[in-house]
Amino acid sequence: MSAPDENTLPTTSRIFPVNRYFDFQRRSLENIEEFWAKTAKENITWFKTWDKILDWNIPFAKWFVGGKLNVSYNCVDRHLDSPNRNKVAYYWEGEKGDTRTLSYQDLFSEVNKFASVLKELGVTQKKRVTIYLPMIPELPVAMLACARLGAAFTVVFSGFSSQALSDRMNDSESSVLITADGGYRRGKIIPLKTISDEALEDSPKVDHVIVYKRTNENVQMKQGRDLWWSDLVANTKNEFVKPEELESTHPLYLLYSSGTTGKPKAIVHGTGGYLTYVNATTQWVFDPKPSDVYWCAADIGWVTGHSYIVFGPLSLGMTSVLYEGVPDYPQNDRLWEMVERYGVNILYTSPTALRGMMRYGDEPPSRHDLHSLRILGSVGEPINPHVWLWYFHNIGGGRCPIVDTWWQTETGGILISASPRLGLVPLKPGSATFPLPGIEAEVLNDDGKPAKTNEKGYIVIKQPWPGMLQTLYHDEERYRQVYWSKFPGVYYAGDYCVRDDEGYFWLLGRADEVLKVSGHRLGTIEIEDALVSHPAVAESAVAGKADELKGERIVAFVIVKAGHKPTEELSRELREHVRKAIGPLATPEEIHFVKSLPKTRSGKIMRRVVKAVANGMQNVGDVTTLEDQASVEEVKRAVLELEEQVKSGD
Ligand code: 6R9
Repeated sequence: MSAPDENTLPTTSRIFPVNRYFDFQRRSLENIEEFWAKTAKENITWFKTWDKILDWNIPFAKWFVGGKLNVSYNCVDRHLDSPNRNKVAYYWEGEKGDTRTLSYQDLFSEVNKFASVLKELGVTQKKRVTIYLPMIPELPVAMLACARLGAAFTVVFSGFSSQALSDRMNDSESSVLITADGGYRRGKIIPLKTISDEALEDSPKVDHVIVYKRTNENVQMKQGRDLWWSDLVANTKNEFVKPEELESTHPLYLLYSSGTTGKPKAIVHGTGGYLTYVNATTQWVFDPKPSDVYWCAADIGWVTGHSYIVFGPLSLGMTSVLYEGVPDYPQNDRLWEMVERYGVNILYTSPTALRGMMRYGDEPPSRHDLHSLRILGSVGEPINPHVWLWYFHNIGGGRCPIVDTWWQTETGGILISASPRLGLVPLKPGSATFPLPGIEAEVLNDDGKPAKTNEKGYIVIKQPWPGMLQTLYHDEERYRQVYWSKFPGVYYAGDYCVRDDEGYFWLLGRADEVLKVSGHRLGTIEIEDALVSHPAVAESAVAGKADELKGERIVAFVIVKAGHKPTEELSRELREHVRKAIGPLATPEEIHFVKSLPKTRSGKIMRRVVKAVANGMQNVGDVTTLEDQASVEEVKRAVLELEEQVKSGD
């Protein structure tokens, strides 16, 4: 993708002032340690100051070593001595329209009671807790209660299957699972407890299951293992639990994310560095004013929810909207109706959600007064320029800057984005603009040299930053190999990027085998593994196909084992099988039965060939130049062969 023609840009984006931004950015990089130390001191409450700002033993960064703090204290307790005590932390709304309002004082009380419950069940700094809850206030409460005790938690998105849940509980060695009887999504109930029961059959190390009553479903409660949240809270002895004074490098959470190998890996985030980073970036990017209502319409099960629904906004004493359901249910203007009703000033959502809204045309948002909006954000995928323009004009009324925020689960917080707080650069639809302060980003080509203007390359980060992952849980080797081996000494993000003649960064999607389906990250190999675990499947290759709504949809090529027939019935069965193994979002939309898959001489699947065929072969020219492991002729032949097989299969 190249920069859109200047003439297509909204002229209004040019009226925002260009100012101190570059100066501030440049100065921050001259001495990142001093810069981050100042940021950490000004914004975070420390029980004890650090002895060392940064211990950088490439690729392991330890931030604020020797410093002591508690995330729950910073997000809750410290607001009680300020005018924020009675300020709303969350306006919560259920999909059915039920509402709850939690002030910081309420949050304090809930977090303490629940921390006390966990403590009574033996949760300590040495334990791990899995959280599988819908988008209800108990989800941030549970996260903060764990953080209070120093128990690393892992939140599993409620759209994941029992197998995915079990894998995560086992890999993280969790001793406690926190779940609910069910949750609402698009008018249906997701039976979270039933899914948990299935998962627990393969997760024998979980001693306690705490169940929150949300839907009043009839659920099985296993004696001695399963406990009702409400009973525990009603019977707990303590109303206050002293926040643990934790080492800055103490792990705060693990978050599983798909990568280039089969099983999702647990990304580990620490305490002091992570909190400093999400706190600072929330200010720079969203420029919150004390009376603002902010709404990040993401799921907390995604890193965006961790950083920008829970830890960033709460550490700043902000007021957020927390919504349980989907944005177009029960009416297609639900999102806009809520923006109007709550007077939302800052809205942060994803291109896939916006494309979903655009389907309904311009009329639904036009029914609502959206004048409260001041800043609009986007995250999760590259935002297509036409979606950007729709967001800018139809939602922002041409007044609100759009912050297109590029980052990853690994980076903990936003790395590249415009910054209304520090000085807004002129915006270009589809470009995330420039790195935030303290972030030294560069685009490298295949030779590891800086890419030229408009030359596509790989985005890398050259200096450590406080939000970066600490490691992959129990797998330092993989951490080194995935992020630090392609270009020695710099962080490799796995995304393509181009810089235009004004130096703007244009993030162009993944350079590896990671898909983004409706903003959710999935590995092709993860889906292939799920397919191959079916008794009828010998081999499979999965690729993403461009999709107007979802960004990418999943296409699978499958070779069946001898004795099995490639039928419609099998196709349905395989879809169901993947759904069970990973979750509904991983279900392949197209399955093509083939007799062979394109392979290089070393036996690797020619992934670009698979992708080109899945996408209708428009760019075979590109494929031949891009495939590293085979000759042009081999690739051309492979494309034709696979195409033929797909056609005859149809
Ligand atoms: C926060 C989040 C990370 C991947 C990342 C990239 C894509 C995210 C983007 C974007 C272009 C943006 N991505 N934001 N691409 N512009 N503004 O999404 O984390 O789920 O780990 O995904 O998402 O490809 O590498 P995660």
